Amino acid sequence: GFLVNVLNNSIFQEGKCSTKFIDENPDLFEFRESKNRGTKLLQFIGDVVVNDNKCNEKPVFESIYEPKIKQEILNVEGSRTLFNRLGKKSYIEKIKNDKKLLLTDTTMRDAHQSLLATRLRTYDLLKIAEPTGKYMKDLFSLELWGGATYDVAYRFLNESPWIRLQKLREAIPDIMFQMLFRASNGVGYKNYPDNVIKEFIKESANQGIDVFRIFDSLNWVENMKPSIEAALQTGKVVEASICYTGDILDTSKTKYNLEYYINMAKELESLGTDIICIKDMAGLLKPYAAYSLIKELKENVETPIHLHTHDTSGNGIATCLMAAQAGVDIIDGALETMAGLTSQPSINAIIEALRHTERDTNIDLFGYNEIGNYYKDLRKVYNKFESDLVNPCTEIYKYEIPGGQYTNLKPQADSLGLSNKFDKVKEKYKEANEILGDIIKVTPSSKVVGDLAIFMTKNKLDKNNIIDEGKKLSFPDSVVDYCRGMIGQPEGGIPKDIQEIVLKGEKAINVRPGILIPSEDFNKIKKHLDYEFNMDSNIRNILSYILYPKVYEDYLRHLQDYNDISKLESHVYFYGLREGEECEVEIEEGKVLIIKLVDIGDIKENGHRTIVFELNGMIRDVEIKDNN
Ligand code: 3PY
Ligand code: ZN
Repeated sequence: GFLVNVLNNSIFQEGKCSTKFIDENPDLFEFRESKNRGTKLLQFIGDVVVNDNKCNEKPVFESIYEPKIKQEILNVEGSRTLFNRLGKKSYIEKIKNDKKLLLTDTTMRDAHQSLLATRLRTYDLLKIAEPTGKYMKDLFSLELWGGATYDVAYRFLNESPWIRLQKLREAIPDIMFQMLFRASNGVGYKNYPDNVIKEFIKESANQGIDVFRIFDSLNWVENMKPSIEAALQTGKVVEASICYTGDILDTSKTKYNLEYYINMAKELESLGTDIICIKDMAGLLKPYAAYSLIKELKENVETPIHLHTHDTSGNGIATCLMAAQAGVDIIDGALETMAGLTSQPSINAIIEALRHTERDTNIDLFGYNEIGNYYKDLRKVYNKFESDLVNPCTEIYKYEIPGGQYTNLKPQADSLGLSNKFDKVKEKYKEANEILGDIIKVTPSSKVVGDLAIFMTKNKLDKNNIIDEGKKLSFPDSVVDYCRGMIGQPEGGIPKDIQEIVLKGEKAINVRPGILIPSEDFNKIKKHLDYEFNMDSNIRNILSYILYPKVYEDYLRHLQDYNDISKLESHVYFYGLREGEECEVEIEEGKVLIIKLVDIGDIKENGHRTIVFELNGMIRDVEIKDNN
């Protein structure tokens, strides 16, 4: 019906589209829909109540802590203000010369990606944005964008990551914003054309990103070059990363040794990166290895070093302290109520451990604790996304599974009917890594290894029979892509035996995939979106469609069906309402809807249920199709 509507619309026929449908600001098109706003929210809640049927599982929580603002400790110049005052060159010089350890807080990105399946909604981030902006000014940066947050925002939260960035930027003007960028894989899982990568970085900088942490999932520097170049052109801070794997202290392992890392650092330095990041995505960097690595890097490169690790083994704080001792410039941590295990080590603990030492950060924890209390309560709302990992595990050293993937692999195995085989899957992960050539494992190369591990478990394959048995089998897409060279070239190359079995005669490439992938035609995509969705799409809409065509179209359809659900509290968004329960929704400043669920009707012959609500005291029925 929508297409007919568009064609019958005389404004459309004149070629002027006045009904704008812009995801970056859903409010802009609400004038068209204003009468329906309440009804659409009722429809959304009704649909969650009927079809997700989760309101009985709604976690019990009283209220969420509201941080106090204590004026006297707020007189600090934020890192962004400092950056703008000094200019990039002096700012980077200052980072190098400062004795005090600088910190990045990852709570708004990696911490919830690793602990809560990336599910924190913009609504909840905005609630804490003002205190964050006031209390965390002494940070080097807030990591709050990129990685999996982009995809998950659209796919599972029905919200725009761009709006998240814009709103956080407005609320937190003084602190540097950092994003994680997967080089030619962007914020996706495959190589994109160079023009997409360039445009994405440019627009992210326009929308408020100050620090670009760029990594390649195989540590293939060739694949990082276009991103590094594009990021340098924005004038923002570029942090090229070295993904850490293996164990430099183990002299029996010769591939990823100290020399390997030092060489890569020199190469990144020669490309002009402002900072070098050691990205220890699986938490494999042991404390004494951190000491040697940082010490050697400091002796071999001029560029400041930023350490990122995960606390999966329980050794995270020790690693950070040894790195601090060896002279690392910046370290990542997460607020203690969002830290530990597969997340980052506690930033509070790092701060306290260094107090009264020469690397003292001088940070007053009062504000950090206030904000931490907020997340502590908030986690209860997100309880269903917590992983069942409750203790530290040193077995990570053996399996080398990244933090985010570790908590994901079990549900992935469960959903494939391998629920009692998780131990087996982990063993297979290790074996799959060897078969694929002992590679760096981080999104998306970690997915290749994970997919092969699951495939091997299901098909009872091991490293001895995979070459024979594999001839008859078609391998998972990600494994085929890897063997075709479409993710890039791993250190030492792709083992020829597995490559042949997987490709079955198809040719592999060994140049950078970006050279072969044709440029994306932005105009063509704009026309498609404008026509299909009656919108005047901008570059952000176009980029989102290119990265995730289906997910993005579903998001736009959801926006058409339910309008803007971003102002619902998260317990209502995830679980709906119980009978008799009430919620308030501030749809615009000063305009509050009070919604109460009165009754869930029985299923009718047409498969629908009548859901009775009270909207600002008036009875309103909505018809919801029961899909169960
Ligand atoms: C991501 O790419 O999302 C990561 O967090 C990698 O560590
Ligand atoms: Zn990480």
